[in-house]
Amino acid sequence: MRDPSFLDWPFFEPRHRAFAEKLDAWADVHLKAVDHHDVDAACRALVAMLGRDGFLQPTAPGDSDAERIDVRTLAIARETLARNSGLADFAFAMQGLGAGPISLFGTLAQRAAWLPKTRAGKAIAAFVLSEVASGSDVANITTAARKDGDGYVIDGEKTWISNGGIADLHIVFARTGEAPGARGLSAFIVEGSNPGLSVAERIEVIAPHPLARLAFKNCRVSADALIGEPGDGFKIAMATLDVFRTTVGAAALGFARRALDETLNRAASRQLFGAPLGELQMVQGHIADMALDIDAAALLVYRAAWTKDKGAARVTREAAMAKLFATEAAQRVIDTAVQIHGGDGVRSGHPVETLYREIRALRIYEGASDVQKVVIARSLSSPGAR
Ligand code: COS
Repeated sequence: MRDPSFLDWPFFEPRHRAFAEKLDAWADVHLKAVDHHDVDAACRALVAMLGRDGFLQPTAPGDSDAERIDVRTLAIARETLARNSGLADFAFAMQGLGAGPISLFGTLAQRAAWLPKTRAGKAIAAFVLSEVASGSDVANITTAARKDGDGYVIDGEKTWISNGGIADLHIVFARTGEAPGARGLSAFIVEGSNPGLSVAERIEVIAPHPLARLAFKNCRVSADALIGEPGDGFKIAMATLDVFRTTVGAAALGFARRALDETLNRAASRQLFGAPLGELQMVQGHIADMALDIDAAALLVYRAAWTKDKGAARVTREAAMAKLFATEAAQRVIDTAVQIHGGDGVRSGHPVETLYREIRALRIYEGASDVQKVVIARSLSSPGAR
């Protein structure tokens, strides 16, 4: 870890510092050996390794009612993993997002059935929310779950599903129709082996990770697959995103810190006009802007995480601010890193070229930057929506 001084901020407790050091040392040893050529196999391997060595523990607490998600630990984990490997961060994050609705809202039986498996890395999780016409507009979901005997039958299509095609556990949001719009959705547990679930399309993106469009055809689940009450689905999705949006900001922070590290090395080692690049004042100006963006992002990310961990009922605004600022700031930082690296910055496989591809999606997924602005503005005009 190049500069761990942020861990001395009052947001953290000694256990957070210990976790950060342990994961950082682990990442250094274990992540370089992962072969990324087959992205599904790499993701499975990463989930298995993280689970085997106990690092998925924070993604799925909740065996008892006393255990709660610690957002600071999740954020430190994502920041640390992202600094080392975008795919490792992805593998960790999706175990958390996928298991999140069960951790936060599941019955003791649902938690006992799934959480030990997801945190041991023995079941891969997916959060199945987006549809072609409702990525940002969640209240518009059309995938339907109709009551059938004592269970439900789900029909429809979902897209942009991370871990789609390799997940064992799917949390599927579908319309059950208790009311129009947001009040008529429910959340269900669907197992990967369910014959009513299939992969309609694998989606390739600029920073490869398992992603798919999923089809639900006559997909039957039992009554105990329902999470919470019928009609609770929208609030379950939003409350889960309130936790994980902060961690998206943390991942962006990890990417940005890596970009700054690469830039500092470059500025010290590259000679230009008879002196190290870093002696040019314009380069120093860029480095100062990068450091400022990183610290401001870190303050917002860990403010949001700390606020949630201290028991705030809702952190919608803090999480939206953290995600919005940290992802936009990381994009700026990484773009500057590419510029300072010159031609090497766009050479395939160079760390800053990889970061340039990795960061882009974070400004879109789990609520695009524009959606975060809507959330922030609404929270200011209506205190209940905080
Ligand atoms: N936590 C708990 N409840 C929430 C909530 C939250 N964070 N946000 C909204 N709610 C509640 C509201 O209080 C409201 O409850 P009542 O009906 O009891 O009043 C209900 O949910 C509907 O809320 P709202 O009217 O704000 O819904 P909108 O359809 O206007 O939602 C946005 C608007 C855009 C904010 C929402 O759809 C959103 O966040 N979209 C982005 C989704 C996303 O991240 N997509 C990416 C897919 S995951 S990779």
